[in-house]
Amino acid sequence: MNAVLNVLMAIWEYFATNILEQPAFMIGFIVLIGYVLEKKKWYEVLSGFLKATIGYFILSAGSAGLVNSFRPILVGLKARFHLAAMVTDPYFGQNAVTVGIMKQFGRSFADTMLLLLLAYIINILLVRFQKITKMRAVFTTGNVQVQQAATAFWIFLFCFPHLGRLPILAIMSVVLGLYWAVGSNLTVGITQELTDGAGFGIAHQQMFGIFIFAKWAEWMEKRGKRKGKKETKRLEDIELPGWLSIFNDNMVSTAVLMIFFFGIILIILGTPYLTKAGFMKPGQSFIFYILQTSMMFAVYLAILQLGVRTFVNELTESFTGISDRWLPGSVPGIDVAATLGFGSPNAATIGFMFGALGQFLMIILLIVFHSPTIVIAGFIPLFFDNAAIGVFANNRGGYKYAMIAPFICGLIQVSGSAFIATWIGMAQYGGYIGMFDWATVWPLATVIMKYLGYVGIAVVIIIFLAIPQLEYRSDPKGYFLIVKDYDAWKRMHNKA
Ligand code: ASC
Repeated sequence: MNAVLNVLMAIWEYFATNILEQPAFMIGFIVLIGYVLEKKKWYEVLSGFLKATIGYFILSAGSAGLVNSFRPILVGLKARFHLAAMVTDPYFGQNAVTVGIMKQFGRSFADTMLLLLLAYIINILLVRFQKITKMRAVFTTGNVQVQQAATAFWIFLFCFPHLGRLPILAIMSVVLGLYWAVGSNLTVGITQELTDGAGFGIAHQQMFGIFIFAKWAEWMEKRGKRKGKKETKRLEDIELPGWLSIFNDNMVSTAVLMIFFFGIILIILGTPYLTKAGFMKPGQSFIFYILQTSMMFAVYLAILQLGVRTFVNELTESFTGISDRWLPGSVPGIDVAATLGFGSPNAATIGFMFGALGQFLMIILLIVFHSPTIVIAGFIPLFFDNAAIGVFANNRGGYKYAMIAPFICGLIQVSGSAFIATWIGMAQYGGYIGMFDWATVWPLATVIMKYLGYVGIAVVIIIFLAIPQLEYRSDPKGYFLIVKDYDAWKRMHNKA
Protein backbone atom coordinates (compact mmCIF):
# COMPACT_ATOMS: atom_id res chain seq x y z
CA MET A 1 0.00 0.00 0.00
CA ASN A 2 2.72 2.40 1.06
CA ALA A 3 4.81 1.48 -1.95
CA VAL A 4 1.92 2.27 -4.28
CA LEU A 5 1.38 5.62 -2.58
CA ASN A 6 5.07 6.44 -2.91
CA VAL A 7 5.05 5.69 -6.62
CA LEU A 8 1.92 7.81 -7.12
CA MET A 9 3.47 10.66 -5.16
CA ALA A 10 6.67 10.43 -7.22
CA ILE A 11 4.64 10.64 -10.43
CA TRP A 12 2.74 13.62 -9.08
CA GLU A 13 5.95 15.38 -8.02
CA TYR A 14 7.37 14.89 -11.49
CA PHE A 15 4.22 16.34 -13.00
CA ALA A 16 4.04 19.23 -10.53
CA THR A 17 7.69 20.30 -10.84
CA ASN A 18 7.87 20.02 -14.60
CA ILE A 19 4.42 21.13 -15.68
CA LEU A 20 2.35 22.76 -12.94
CA GLU A 21 5.14 25.04 -11.83
CA GLN A 22 5.97 25.82 -15.47
CA PRO A 23 2.74 27.46 -16.62
CA ALA A 24 4.01 27.53 -20.22
CA PHE A 25 3.88 23.73 -20.38
CA MET A 26 0.66 23.69 -18.39
CA ILE A 27 -1.00 25.94 -20.98
CA GLY A 28 0.65 23.97 -23.79
CA PHE A 29 -0.80 20.70 -22.53
CA ILE A 30 -4.21 22.26 -21.95
CA VAL A 31 -4.19 23.31 -25.61
CA LEU A 32 -2.95 19.87 -26.66
CA ILE A 33 -5.66 18.04 -24.74
CA GLY A 34 -8.31 20.50 -25.92
CA TYR A 35 -7.41 19.93 -29.57
CA VAL A 36 -7.28 16.16 -29.10
CA LEU A 37 -10.77 16.27 -27.63
CA GLU A 38 -11.88 18.37 -30.59
CA LYS A 39 -10.47 15.59 -32.82
CA LYS A 40 -8.10 17.91 -34.69
CA LYS A 41 -5.48 16.39 -37.00
CA TRP A 42 -2.24 15.36 -35.29
CA TYR A 43 -0.20 18.12 -36.91
CA GLU A 44 -2.71 20.75 -35.82
CA VAL A 45 -2.49 19.42 -32.29
CA LEU A 46 1.29 19.59 -32.42
CA SER A 47 1.33 23.07 -33.86
CA GLY A 48 -1.19 24.31 -31.28
CA PHE A 49 0.88 22.86 -28.44
CA LEU A 50 4.05 24.49 -29.75
CA LYS A 51 2.51 27.89 -30.40
CA ALA A 52 0.82 28.03 -27.01
CA THR A 53 3.94 26.93 -25.14
CA ILE A 54 6.26 29.22 -27.09
CA GLY A 55 3.83 32.13 -26.72
CA TYR A 56 3.67 31.65 -22.99
CA PHE A 57 7.47 31.40 -22.82
CA ILE A 58 7.67 34.69 -24.73
CA LEU A 59 5.27 36.24 -22.22
CA SER A 60 7.47 34.91 -19.41
CA ALA A 61 10.60 36.21 -21.11
CA GLY A 62 9.04 39.68 -21.21
CA SER A 63 7.93 39.59 -17.60
CA ALA A 64 11.21 38.05 -16.39
CA GLY A 65 13.11 40.71 -18.34
CA LEU A 66 11.15 43.42 -16.59
CA VAL A 67 11.62 41.83 -13.19
CA ASN A 68 15.32 41.07 -13.59
CA SER A 69 16.25 44.49 -14.91
CA PHE A 70 14.16 46.68 -12.66
CA ARG A 71 13.95 44.82 -9.38
CA PRO A 72 17.67 45.32 -8.59
CA ILE A 73 17.35 49.04 -9.25
CA LEU A 74 14.54 49.48 -6.74
CA VAL A 75 16.17 47.15 -4.22
CA GLY A 76 19.33 49.22 -4.74
CA LEU A 77 17.69 52.00 -2.73
CA LYS A 78 17.88 49.72 0.29
CA ALA A 79 21.59 49.01 -0.15
CA ARG A 80 22.50 52.57 -1.12
CA PHE A 81 20.99 54.10 2.00
CA HIS A 82 21.71 51.16 4.32
CA LEU A 83 18.05 50.82 5.21
CA ALA A 84 16.80 48.03 7.44
CA ALA A 85 13.73 47.69 5.32
CA MET A 86 11.43 44.96 4.09
CA VAL A 87 11.12 44.44 0.34
CA THR A 88 7.62 43.75 -0.98
CA ASP A 89 8.23 41.06 -3.60
CA PRO A 90 6.86 37.51 -3.92
CA TYR A 91 10.32 35.96 -4.21
CA PHE A 92 11.70 37.94 -1.26
CA GLY A 93 8.58 36.87 0.61
CA GLN A 94 9.12 33.22 -0.23
CA ASN A 95 12.72 33.53 0.89
CA ALA A 96 11.66 35.16 4.16
CA VAL A 97 9.37 32.21 4.82
CA THR A 98 12.08 29.65 4.06
CA VAL A 99 14.58 31.37 6.32
CA GLY A 100 12.26 32.56 9.06
CA ILE A 101 9.76 29.81 9.60
CA MET A 102 12.21 27.55 11.43
CA LYS A 103 13.33 30.34 13.76
CA GLN A 104 9.84 31.66 14.30
CA PHE A 105 7.84 28.45 14.66
CA GLY A 106 10.41 25.64 14.71
CA ARG A 107 8.79 24.16 11.60
CA SER A 108 9.66 23.79 7.96
CA PHE A 109 7.27 23.46 5.07
CA ALA A 110 7.90 20.42 2.91
CA ASP A 111 4.35 19.71 1.84
CA THR A 112 4.14 22.09 -1.11
CA MET A 113 3.53 19.33 -3.66
CA LEU A 114 0.84 17.68 -1.60
CA LEU A 115 -0.81 21.02 -1.02
CA LEU A 116 -0.80 21.79 -4.75
CA LEU A 117 -2.38 18.42 -5.45
CA LEU A 118 -5.15 18.84 -2.87
CA ALA A 119 -5.79 22.44 -3.88
CA TYR A 120 -6.11 21.47 -7.56
CA ILE A 121 -8.56 18.73 -6.71
CA ILE A 122 -10.62 21.18 -4.66
CA ASN A 123 -10.45 23.83 -7.38
CA ILE A 124 -11.55 21.37 -10.09
CA LEU A 125 -14.35 19.93 -7.96
CA LEU A 126 -15.63 23.41 -7.16
CA VAL A 127 -15.79 24.16 -10.87
CA ARG A 128 -17.21 20.73 -11.76
CA PHE A 129 -20.10 21.33 -9.37
CA GLN A 130 -20.61 24.87 -10.54
CA LYS A 131 -24.39 24.49 -10.61
CA ILE A 132 -24.08 24.71 -6.82
CA THR A 133 -20.84 26.63 -6.31
CA LYS A 134 -21.12 29.10 -9.24
CA MET A 135 -17.36 28.94 -9.78
CA ARG A 136 -16.03 29.06 -13.34
CA ALA A 137 -12.22 29.22 -13.35
CA VAL A 138 -9.36 26.78 -12.82
CA PHE A 139 -6.02 28.15 -11.61
CA THR A 140 -3.08 27.22 -13.86
CA THR A 141 -0.23 29.35 -12.52
CA GLY A 142 1.55 26.90 -10.21
CA ASN A 143 4.59 29.13 -9.72
CA VAL A 144 2.42 31.75 -8.06
CA GLN A 145 0.54 29.13 -6.06
CA VAL A 146 3.80 27.96 -4.49
CA GLN A 147 4.62 31.50 -3.34
CA GLN A 148 1.15 31.92 -1.90
CA ALA A 149 1.28 28.56 -0.15
CA ALA A 150 4.48 29.65 1.62
CA THR A 151 2.94 32.88 2.88
CA ALA A 152 -0.32 31.15 3.82
CA PHE A 153 1.61 28.51 5.78
CA TRP A 154 3.14 31.27 7.89
CA ILE A 155 -0.25 32.93 8.40
CA PHE A 156 -1.91 29.67 9.50
CA LEU A 157 0.93 28.85 11.90
CA PHE A 158 0.64 32.35 13.30
CA CYS A 159 -3.09 31.86 13.90
CA PHE A 160 -2.91 28.20 15.01
CA PRO A 161 0.63 27.55 16.30
CA HIS A 162 -0.22 24.20 17.87
CA LEU A 163 -1.85 22.55 14.87
CA GLY A 164 0.00 19.52 13.53
CA ARG A 165 1.18 18.89 9.99
CA LEU A 166 -1.91 17.20 8.59
CA PRO A 167 -4.60 19.48 10.08
CA ILE A 168 -2.71 22.55 8.82
CA LEU A 169 -2.39 20.95 5.41
CA ALA A 170 -6.11 20.19 5.34
CA ILE A 171 -7.15 23.72 6.34
CA MET A 172 -4.71 25.31 3.92
CA SER A 173 -5.91 23.20 1.02
CA VAL A 174 -9.51 24.20 1.62
CA VAL A 175 -8.94 27.91 2.28
CA LEU A 176 -6.31 28.39 -0.44
CA GLY A 177 -8.26 26.25 -2.91
CA LEU A 178 -11.27 28.47 -2.26
CA TYR A 179 -9.25 31.66 -2.59
CA TRP A 180 -7.97 30.46 -5.98
CA ALA A 181 -11.34 29.39 -7.30
CA VAL A 182 -13.26 32.39 -5.95
CA GLY A 183 -10.63 34.99 -6.84
CA SER A 184 -10.13 33.75 -10.36
CA ASN A 185 -13.89 33.49 -10.84
CA LEU A 186 -14.27 37.15 -9.84
CA THR A 187 -12.17 38.19 -12.82
CA VAL A 188 -13.97 36.11 -15.44
CA GLY A 189 -16.65 38.60 -16.52
CA ILE A 190 -14.48 41.70 -16.64
CA THR A 191 -11.69 39.84 -18.43
CA GLN A 192 -14.11 38.50 -21.04
CA GLU A 193 -15.22 42.07 -21.70
CA LEU A 194 -11.65 43.43 -21.76
CA THR A 195 -10.47 40.75 -24.19
CA ASP A 196 -13.69 40.53 -26.22
CA GLY A 197 -14.23 36.94 -25.25
CA ALA A 198 -10.73 35.45 -25.27
CA GLY A 199 -11.98 32.89 -22.77
CA PHE A 200 -9.71 33.17 -19.76
CA GLY A 201 -9.71 34.56 -16.24
CA ILE A 202 -6.83 35.75 -14.07
CA ALA A 203 -4.98 33.37 -11.75
CA HIS A 204 -2.59 35.58 -9.84
CA GLN A 205 -2.21 37.69 -6.70
CA GLN A 206 -4.47 40.73 -7.14
CA MET A 207 -7.71 39.15 -8.37
CA PHE A 208 -9.88 40.80 -5.71
CA GLY A 209 -8.06 44.08 -6.32
CA ILE A 210 -8.71 44.02 -10.04
CA PHE A 211 -12.38 43.22 -9.52
CA ILE A 212 -12.89 45.92 -6.89
CA PHE A 213 -11.10 48.67 -8.83
CA ALA A 214 -12.73 47.69 -12.15
CA LYS A 215 -16.20 47.83 -10.60
CA TRP A 216 -15.38 51.00 -8.71
CA ALA A 217 -14.22 52.75 -11.89
CA GLU A 218 -17.35 51.67 -13.71
CA TRP A 219 -19.60 52.79 -10.87
CA MET A 220 -17.90 56.19 -10.54
CA GLU A 221 -18.15 56.79 -14.26
CA LYS A 222 -21.85 55.87 -14.34
CA ARG A 223 -22.55 58.07 -11.34
CA GLY A 224 -20.75 60.96 -13.02
CA LYS A 225 -22.83 60.53 -16.16
CA ARG A 226 -26.07 60.47 -14.18
CA LYS A 227 -25.05 63.78 -12.66
CA GLY A 228 -24.58 65.13 -16.16
CA LYS A 229 -20.78 65.02 -16.30
CA LYS A 230 -19.08 64.48 -19.64
CA GLU A 231 -18.01 60.95 -20.49
CA THR A 232 -14.45 60.09 -19.43
CA LYS A 233 -12.56 58.90 -22.49
CA ARG A 234 -10.56 55.74 -22.53
CA LEU A 235 -6.84 56.19 -23.08
CA GLU A 236 -7.01 54.48 -26.47
CA ASP A 237 -9.64 56.98 -27.67
CA ILE A 238 -7.63 60.06 -26.80
CA GLU A 239 -5.78 61.63 -29.71
CA LEU A 240 -3.22 64.00 -28.28
CA PRO A 241 -2.56 67.08 -30.48
CA GLY A 242 0.69 68.70 -31.63
CA TRP A 243 3.95 67.55 -30.11
CA LEU A 244 1.99 65.53 -27.53
CA SER A 245 0.91 63.23 -30.36
CA ILE A 246 4.15 61.32 -29.90
CA PHE A 247 2.50 59.91 -26.75
CA ASN A 248 -0.14 58.23 -28.90
CA ASP A 249 2.53 55.67 -29.69
CA ASN A 250 2.86 53.18 -26.90
CA MET A 251 6.59 52.52 -27.25
CA VAL A 252 7.42 56.21 -27.33
CA SER A 253 5.22 57.08 -24.37
CA THR A 254 6.57 54.19 -22.31
CA ALA A 255 10.17 55.18 -23.00
CA VAL A 256 9.58 58.87 -22.23
CA LEU A 257 7.75 58.16 -18.97
CA MET A 258 10.40 55.68 -17.89
CA ILE A 259 13.24 58.10 -18.64
CA PHE A 260 11.69 60.36 -16.02
CA PHE A 261 10.83 57.61 -13.60
CA PHE A 262 14.02 55.56 -13.67
CA GLY A 263 16.09 58.67 -14.47
CA ILE A 264 15.17 60.12 -11.08
CA ILE A 265 15.80 56.86 -9.24
CA LEU A 266 19.13 56.27 -10.99
CA ILE A 267 20.25 59.84 -10.21
CA ILE A 268 19.35 59.27 -6.55
CA LEU A 269 21.38 56.04 -6.56
CA GLY A 270 24.28 57.88 -8.21
CA THR A 271 27.07 56.65 -10.48
CA PRO A 272 29.47 55.65 -7.66
CA TYR A 273 26.93 53.23 -6.23
CA LEU A 274 25.75 51.97 -9.64
CA THR A 275 29.32 51.24 -10.70
CA LYS A 276 30.23 49.59 -7.40
CA ALA A 277 27.10 47.43 -7.47
CA GLY A 278 27.88 46.34 -11.02
CA PHE A 279 24.95 48.02 -12.79
CA MET A 280 27.22 50.32 -14.80
CA LYS A 281 30.54 49.54 -16.37
CA PRO A 282 33.41 51.80 -15.27
CA GLY A 283 33.66 54.69 -17.71
CA GLN A 284 30.14 54.19 -19.12
CA SER A 285 28.17 57.36 -19.87
CA PHE A 286 25.50 57.97 -17.24
CA ILE A 287 23.16 59.59 -19.74
CA PHE A 288 23.28 56.66 -22.15
CA TYR A 289 22.93 54.24 -19.26
CA ILE A 290 19.70 55.97 -18.21
CA LEU A 291 18.46 56.03 -21.80
CA GLN A 292 19.15 52.36 -22.35
CA THR A 293 17.67 51.25 -19.04
CA SER A 294 14.48 53.20 -19.66
CA MET A 295 14.10 51.97 -23.21
CA MET A 296 14.56 48.37 -22.12
CA PHE A 297 11.31 48.79 -20.23
CA ALA A 298 9.50 49.41 -23.51
CA VAL A 299 11.37 46.48 -25.06
CA TYR A 300 10.25 43.96 -22.44
CA LEU A 301 6.71 45.28 -22.46
CA ALA A 302 6.59 44.75 -26.22
CA ILE A 303 7.93 41.20 -25.81
CA LEU A 304 5.32 40.46 -23.19
CA GLN A 305 2.53 41.65 -25.46
CA LEU A 306 3.85 39.61 -28.39
CA GLY A 307 3.76 36.53 -26.16
CA VAL A 308 0.11 37.17 -25.31
CA ARG A 309 -0.81 37.51 -28.98
CA THR A 310 0.98 34.27 -29.75
CA PHE A 311 -0.80 31.98 -27.32
CA VAL A 312 -4.19 33.51 -26.64
CA ASN A 313 -5.85 32.43 -29.89
CA GLU A 314 -4.74 28.83 -29.42
CA LEU A 315 -6.00 28.82 -25.86
CA THR A 316 -9.36 30.30 -26.82
CA GLU A 317 -9.92 27.79 -29.59
CA SER A 318 -8.74 24.70 -27.78
CA PHE A 319 -10.30 25.22 -24.39
CA THR A 320 -13.79 24.64 -25.74
CA GLY A 321 -12.63 21.05 -26.25
CA ILE A 322 -12.04 20.70 -22.53
CA SER A 323 -15.02 22.72 -21.37
CA ASP A 324 -17.43 20.87 -23.69
CA ARG A 325 -16.39 17.46 -22.36
CA TRP A 326 -15.14 17.77 -18.84
CA LEU A 327 -15.71 21.18 -17.32
CA PRO A 328 -18.71 22.86 -18.90
CA GLY A 329 -18.90 26.60 -18.39
CA SER A 330 -15.30 26.95 -17.26
CA VAL A 331 -12.24 28.93 -18.32
CA PRO A 332 -8.57 28.62 -17.38
CA GLY A 333 -7.15 31.23 -15.02
CA ILE A 334 -3.78 32.47 -16.32
CA ASP A 335 -1.01 34.95 -15.43
CA VAL A 336 -2.17 38.54 -14.97
CA ALA A 337 0.50 39.64 -17.46
CA ALA A 338 -1.74 38.27 -20.22
CA THR A 339 -4.24 41.08 -19.61
CA LEU A 340 -1.56 43.65 -20.45
CA GLY A 341 -1.88 42.60 -24.10
CA PHE A 342 -5.43 43.99 -24.25
CA GLY A 343 -7.16 47.35 -23.93
CA SER A 344 -4.88 50.35 -24.01
CA PRO A 345 -1.16 49.53 -23.93
CA ASN A 346 -0.57 52.95 -22.39
CA ALA A 347 -2.85 52.07 -19.47
CA ALA A 348 -0.26 49.58 -18.20
CA THR A 349 2.47 52.22 -18.12
CA ILE A 350 0.19 54.87 -16.58
CA GLY A 351 -1.02 52.39 -13.95
CA PHE A 352 2.56 51.51 -13.05
CA MET A 353 3.53 55.19 -12.66
CA PHE A 354 0.56 56.13 -10.51
CA GLY A 355 0.90 52.99 -8.43
CA ALA A 356 4.50 54.04 -7.81
CA LEU A 357 3.36 57.51 -6.72
CA GLY A 358 0.96 55.92 -4.23
CA GLN A 359 3.57 53.48 -2.93
CA PHE A 360 6.27 56.15 -2.56
CA LEU A 361 3.87 58.49 -0.76
CA MET A 362 2.92 55.76 1.70
CA ILE A 363 6.60 54.86 2.24
CA ILE A 364 7.30 58.50 3.13
CA LEU A 365 4.37 58.41 5.56
CA LEU A 366 5.75 55.22 7.16
CA ILE A 367 9.08 56.97 7.68
CA VAL A 368 7.52 60.19 8.98
CA PHE A 369 5.31 58.37 11.45
CA HIS A 370 8.13 56.07 12.62
CA SER A 371 6.53 52.83 11.50
CA PRO A 372 8.33 49.82 12.99
CA THR A 373 8.59 48.46 9.43
CA ILE A 374 9.85 50.48 6.50
CA VAL A 375 9.02 49.14 3.06
CA ILE A 376 11.14 49.12 -0.09
CA ALA A 377 8.82 49.06 -3.10
CA GLY A 378 9.41 45.77 -4.88
CA PHE A 379 9.04 45.78 -8.64
CA ILE A 380 6.56 42.90 -9.04
CA PRO A 381 3.69 44.31 -6.93
CA LEU A 382 4.47 47.80 -8.19
CA PHE A 383 4.27 46.80 -11.83
CA PHE A 384 2.00 43.79 -12.28
CA ASP A 385 -0.73 44.83 -9.81
CA ASN A 386 -0.89 48.44 -10.85
CA ALA A 387 -0.43 47.96 -14.59
CA ALA A 388 -3.30 45.47 -14.64
CA ILE A 389 -5.50 47.64 -12.42
CA GLY A 390 -4.71 50.54 -14.76
CA VAL A 391 -5.78 48.48 -17.77
CA PHE A 392 -9.07 47.38 -16.19
CA ALA A 393 -9.93 50.75 -14.63
CA ASN A 394 -9.32 52.43 -17.99
CA ASN A 395 -11.40 49.81 -19.76
CA ARG A 396 -14.39 50.22 -17.47
CA GLY A 397 -14.21 53.84 -16.34
CA GLY A 398 -11.79 55.78 -18.52
CA TYR A 399 -8.39 57.40 -18.28
CA LYS A 400 -8.99 59.20 -14.96
CA TYR A 401 -9.49 55.92 -13.19
CA ALA A 402 -6.36 54.43 -14.78
CA MET A 403 -4.57 57.03 -12.64
CA ILE A 404 -6.66 57.20 -9.46
CA ALA A 405 -7.19 53.45 -8.98
CA PRO A 406 -3.49 52.45 -9.14
CA PHE A 407 -2.61 55.42 -6.92
CA ILE A 408 -5.01 54.19 -4.24
CA CYS A 409 -3.80 50.63 -4.81
CA GLY A 410 -0.21 51.76 -4.21
CA LEU A 411 -1.14 53.36 -0.88
CA ILE A 412 -2.91 50.17 0.20
CA GLN A 413 -0.18 47.77 -0.99
CA VAL A 414 2.45 49.42 1.20
CA SER A 415 0.35 50.11 4.29
CA GLY A 416 -1.36 46.70 4.23
CA SER A 417 1.93 44.85 3.74
CA ALA A 418 3.68 46.83 6.49
CA PHE A 419 0.82 46.09 8.88
CA ILE A 420 0.51 42.35 8.25
CA ALA A 421 4.23 41.61 7.93
CA THR A 422 4.96 43.41 11.21
CA TRP A 423 2.08 41.75 13.03
CA ILE A 424 2.82 38.18 11.99
CA GLY A 425 6.56 38.68 12.43
CA MET A 426 7.68 38.26 8.82
CA ALA A 427 9.07 41.77 8.38
CA GLN A 428 12.28 41.01 10.28
CA TYR A 429 13.19 38.41 7.63
CA GLY A 430 13.37 41.08 4.96
CA GLY A 431 10.48 40.34 2.64
CA TYR A 432 6.76 40.04 2.19
CA ILE A 433 4.79 38.96 -0.88
CA GLY A 434 3.34 42.48 -1.18
CA MET A 435 0.70 41.88 -3.85
CA PHE A 436 -2.68 43.59 -3.45
CA ASP A 437 -4.75 40.63 -2.23
CA TRP A 438 -2.00 39.76 0.26
CA ALA A 439 -2.11 43.31 1.61
CA THR A 440 -5.91 43.30 1.98
CA VAL A 441 -7.88 40.05 1.72
CA TRP A 442 -5.34 37.93 3.59
CA PRO A 443 -4.68 40.38 6.43
CA LEU A 444 -8.45 40.52 6.91
CA ALA A 445 -8.68 36.72 6.97
CA THR A 446 -5.77 36.66 9.44
CA VAL A 447 -7.57 39.03 11.80
CA ILE A 448 -10.74 36.91 11.62
CA MET A 449 -8.89 33.63 12.26
CA LYS A 450 -6.57 34.98 14.94
CA TYR A 451 -9.44 36.37 17.02
CA LEU A 452 -12.18 33.85 16.32
CA GLY A 453 -10.02 30.71 16.18
CA TYR A 454 -11.68 27.73 14.50
CA VAL A 455 -14.91 29.69 14.16
CA GLY A 456 -12.84 32.19 12.19
CA ILE A 457 -11.89 29.50 9.67
CA ALA A 458 -15.57 28.75 9.16
CA VAL A 459 -16.34 32.46 8.75
CA VAL A 460 -13.61 32.85 6.12
CA ILE A 461 -14.85 29.79 4.22
CA ILE A 462 -18.46 30.99 4.31
CA ILE A 463 -17.49 34.44 3.04
CA PHE A 464 -15.53 32.90 0.15
CA LEU A 465 -18.42 30.58 -0.71
CA ALA A 466 -20.90 33.46 -0.67
CA ILE A 467 -19.02 35.69 -3.12
CA PRO A 468 -19.73 33.76 -6.36
CA GLN A 469 -23.35 33.33 -5.25
CA LEU A 470 -23.76 37.09 -5.00
CA GLU A 471 -22.10 37.56 -8.37
CA TYR A 472 -24.41 35.00 -9.90
CA ARG A 473 -27.47 36.77 -8.53
CA SER A 474 -26.51 40.04 -10.16
CA ASP A 475 -26.81 38.44 -13.64
CA PRO A 476 -28.32 34.92 -13.46
CA LYS A 477 -29.04 34.70 -17.19
CA GLY A 478 -25.68 35.99 -18.34
CA TYR A 479 -23.43 34.49 -15.68
CA PHE A 480 -22.58 31.24 -17.45
CA LEU A 481 -23.40 32.51 -20.92
CA ILE A 482 -20.49 34.98 -20.78
CA VAL A 483 -18.07 32.04 -20.87
CA LYS A 484 -20.10 29.60 -22.94
CA ASP A 485 -21.05 31.97 -25.76
CA TYR A 486 -19.61 35.44 -25.45
CA ASP A 487 -21.28 36.77 -28.60
CA ALA A 488 -24.69 35.65 -27.38
CA TRP A 489 -23.95 37.33 -24.04
CA LYS A 490 -23.10 40.55 -25.86
CA ARG A 491 -26.35 40.44 -27.85
CA MET A 492 -28.29 39.81 -24.67
CA HIS A 493 -26.76 42.87 -23.02
CA ASN A 494 -26.93 44.96 -26.20
CA LYS A 495 -23.17 45.29 -26.37
CA ALA A 496 -22.71 43.71 -29.78
C1 ASC B 1 4.44 37.22 -9.72
C2 ASC B 1 5.52 36.33 -9.79
C3 ASC B 1 6.09 36.48 -10.99
C4 ASC B 1 5.39 37.52 -11.74
C5 ASC B 1 4.85 36.98 -13.02
C6 ASC B 1 4.21 38.08 -13.82
O1 ASC B 1 3.69 37.34 -8.77
O2 ASC B 1 5.90 35.51 -8.88
O3 ASC B 1 7.15 35.87 -11.43
O4 ASC B 1 4.35 37.95 -10.88
O5 ASC B 1 3.91 35.97 -12.77
O6 ASC B 1 4.12 37.69 -15.16
